[in-house]
Amino acid sequence: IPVDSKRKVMTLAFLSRDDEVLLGLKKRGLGEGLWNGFGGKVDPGEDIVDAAVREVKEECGLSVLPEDMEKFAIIHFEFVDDPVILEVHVFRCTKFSGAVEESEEMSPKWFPRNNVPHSQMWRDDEVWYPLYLSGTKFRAYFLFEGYTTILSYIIRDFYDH
Ligand code: 6OG
Repeated sequence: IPVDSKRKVMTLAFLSRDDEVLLGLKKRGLGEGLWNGFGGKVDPGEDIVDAAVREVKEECGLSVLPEDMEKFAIIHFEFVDDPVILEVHVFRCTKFSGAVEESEEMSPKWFPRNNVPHSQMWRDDEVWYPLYLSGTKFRAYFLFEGYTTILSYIIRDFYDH
């Protein structure tokens, strides 16, 4: 990680019920056209879990309590020739209330947990999604060239440093 890097802290939340997971088709911005969990930038001074809760509400209409957000991963993304490092805090959640609603940013849809549309998701998801399914906590780093090529990655136990 370059010394002059700028860290951007973001959230990403996967809501599930029974054998399904809720994904959103991103309608604009970073990851447009891809299915993903719900999340975005943490505001200055904002608690990361609170940001995760806020983004879920904004992007798919569902209400989640902060204590029901379980962090299962921290993933760092670096892009070649870009000093910005994305630090994405990834959450799982099985308790929520309200109704799923489309937002300006996301078109939400339930998928079978074992059959998500990897060809229309970020490339890294294919690597770590099995860990999400198995309930494993982890930390990971991905180096991207552009938005579709992973040059290298490291995945380690959540509690290792
Ligand atoms: P906004 O820019 O809309 O938030 N995100 C990624 N998610 C995955 N699975 N892989 C990546 O590989 C990602 N890069 C960013 C973080 C963007 C949302 O997209 C996630 C945020 O939830 C590079 O505020």
